[in-house]
Amino acid sequence: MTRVFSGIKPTGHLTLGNYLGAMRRWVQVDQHRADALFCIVDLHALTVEHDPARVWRLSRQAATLLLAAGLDPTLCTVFVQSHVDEHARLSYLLECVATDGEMRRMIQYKEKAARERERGGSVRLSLLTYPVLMAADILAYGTDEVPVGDDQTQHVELTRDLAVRFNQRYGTTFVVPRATHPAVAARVMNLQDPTSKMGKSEDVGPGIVYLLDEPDVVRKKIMRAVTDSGRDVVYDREGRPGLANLLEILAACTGGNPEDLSGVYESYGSLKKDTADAVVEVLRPVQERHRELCADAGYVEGVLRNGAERARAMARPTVDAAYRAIGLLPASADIGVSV
Ligand code: AQP
Repeated sequence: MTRVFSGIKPTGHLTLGNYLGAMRRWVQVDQHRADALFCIVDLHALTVEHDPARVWRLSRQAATLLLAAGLDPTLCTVFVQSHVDEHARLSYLLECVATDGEMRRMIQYKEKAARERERGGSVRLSLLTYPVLMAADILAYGTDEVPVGDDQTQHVELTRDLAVRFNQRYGTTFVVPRATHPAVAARVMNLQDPTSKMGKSEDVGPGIVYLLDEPDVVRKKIMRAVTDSGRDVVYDREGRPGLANLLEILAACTGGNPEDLSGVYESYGSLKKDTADAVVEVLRPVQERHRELCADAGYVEGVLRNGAERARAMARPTVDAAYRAIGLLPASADIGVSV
């Protein structure tokens, strides 16, 4: 059976981008057709300045939202990264395979490091190395497919490179995974700046639709989305990015195609209104279920506890094999080598 792994960082409140780019496929497709693991990658949230209490709260909220969106713990494994030591264990080995140069080429590193410097802050070493931890997250589980939004393509490519390099140097240990992306809305853009991704760790609230935004807030944000001064509704990602973003969001929410939808509308106003309505309808059941789950804290805790146990059992053999392959002496009494 295909093994699927993907994760979400508790660096902010989850957005429509997270939902359309990743979560919805996890729920509607991946958990049904694959042996799937979905992880709150909390260690990744420590790579930029953070408030410990906030990470704690956001981790819990992310887990609750994943379940509210429809992940079913009887079909898939939902867990928190820091509950499974194998991720950090494997990450160090992969740091011994990765190079400084390839880490510095990562676009997210360059962008986030620049942002930190602009704010006058210092750049954490973990911001540079976290793509290796992400590779460990994926490789520890013998993952075949990584369903992600567009922005994670480079990190999955790095994961593939590290897997291939490790296998060549130390013997075949890892499955070489590949990224998969949704057909539409693989990169939902910020409504106020349609040339940048709708990111949850950005500060620009009005351009970001959060999964827990009230319907009137969602409507306001979408009705105020930046478009352009043209009048005709055409789908042109390069030339008309604001409009294209709305068409893609509408297409993703209604199961349509952005190109076809562009022919249906004569004004920006009616496109925005229908997009707002469609987003509100997509979020409604998630928000309702989220409210129910918030009243049942024990349930979410139980899911995460069982998920971590299952994940640990799945990851350990691969990580142990990697330790042996790279030349580290097993801790057990029967080490099976003669000196
Ligand atoms: N705007 C987006 N459009 C499509 N997919 C997206 N994803 C994120 N934003 C969009 C996908 O959601 C999954 C989880 O994302 P993440 O938690 O790893 O990262 P993030 O949301 O991009 O959050 P960051 O990096 O903390 O901050 P920002 O957002 O400010 O850069 C992934 O599959 C991702 O592709």
